[in-house]
Amino acid sequence: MLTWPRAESTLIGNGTEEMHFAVVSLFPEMIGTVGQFGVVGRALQRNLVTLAVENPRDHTSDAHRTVDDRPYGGGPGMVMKFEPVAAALETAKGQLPEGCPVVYLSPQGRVFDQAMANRFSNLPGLVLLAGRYEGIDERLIDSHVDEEVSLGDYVLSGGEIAAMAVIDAVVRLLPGVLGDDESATQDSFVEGLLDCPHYTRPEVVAGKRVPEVLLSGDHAGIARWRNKQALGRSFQRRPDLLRKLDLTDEQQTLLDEYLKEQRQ
Ligand code: 21W
Repeated sequence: MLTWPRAESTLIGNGTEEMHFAVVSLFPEMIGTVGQFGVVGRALQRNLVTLAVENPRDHTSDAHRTVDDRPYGGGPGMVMKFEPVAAALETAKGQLPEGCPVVYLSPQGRVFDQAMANRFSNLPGLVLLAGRYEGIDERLIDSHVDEEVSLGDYVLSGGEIAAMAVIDAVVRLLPGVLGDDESATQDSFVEGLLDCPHYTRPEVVAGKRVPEVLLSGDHAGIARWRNKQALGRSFQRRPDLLRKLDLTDEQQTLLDEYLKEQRQ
C-alpha cells in the first residue's frame, strides 16, 4: 500500500525530470559555450540537463573527412552530405531516451516562440541539427527530421546559434532550474506582453529621475503602473502581440490612460 507522505516525495529534482540535449554540428566548440555560463551552466552542473555534441566529420570514412559537396543542378554554395549527417544523428539519438524528436534549425522552419519552447520543455530530450553551407541534403529531412525550426527572418551563417537559443529558452523552463527570484519574475510577467521599464539606484542619473510611483512604497500603485507600461509599450512597439490578446476591461482602461498620458 502506498503511504503519504513518503520521504522521497518531498525531494525536489530527484533526477526524473532532467532533460537531455544532443546537438549535431560541424562546430561542436560553439555548442559547448551555451553550457559554460549562467542559467544553462548551472543547470548542467546540477545535472538537471545533459548536453552531448556529435560532429558529422567524425562520421566520415574518406581521407579528407568530407562533409559537404556541390549541389545537383549547379549554382553557388555547398550542401551537407547525407551519410555523415545521418550517422551523426543516429549516434546522437542513441545517447538520448527513446523517441526524442530531431529538430533541424533552418530558415525554412516555423518560427521559434515561447509556446514552442514550452512544448519542447515537456519532452525527455531533443536532437538539434545545425546546418552549415546552403543546408543539408533534402532527403535527410524526409528520413531523419521531425520538425524544422527557424529563429526568424534574417540570415545566419549556420544553425548553431539557433540551436543554442533553443537550448537556453527550453532549459529556463525546466523545473528547479531558475531560483525563486527568477521564477517569480517569470510568474509575474504578464503573459504575451512586453515587460515594463526597470530602474535601480541612484534616484537621479544623467539628469533623469526614477518615476515617482516606484519610490512611493504603494505596492498596488506600483503594480498598476507596471501593468500600464507593459500594455502601452506592447501597443506601441508590438501591436502584433496585443492583437493576439483579449484585453480585460481593466487592461483596456490602463492602455487608454497610458495613451492619454503620452499625449500630454
Ligand atoms: C542561411 C543557409 C541562408 C542558407 C534564398 C534563396 C538556421 C537560420 C539557420 C543559411 C541560406 C535560422 C538563398 C534564421 C537562419 C541557418 C544558414 C540561403 C541563399 N536565400 N533562423 N537562396 N535564419 N542559416 N541562402 O539563417 O542555418 S535556423
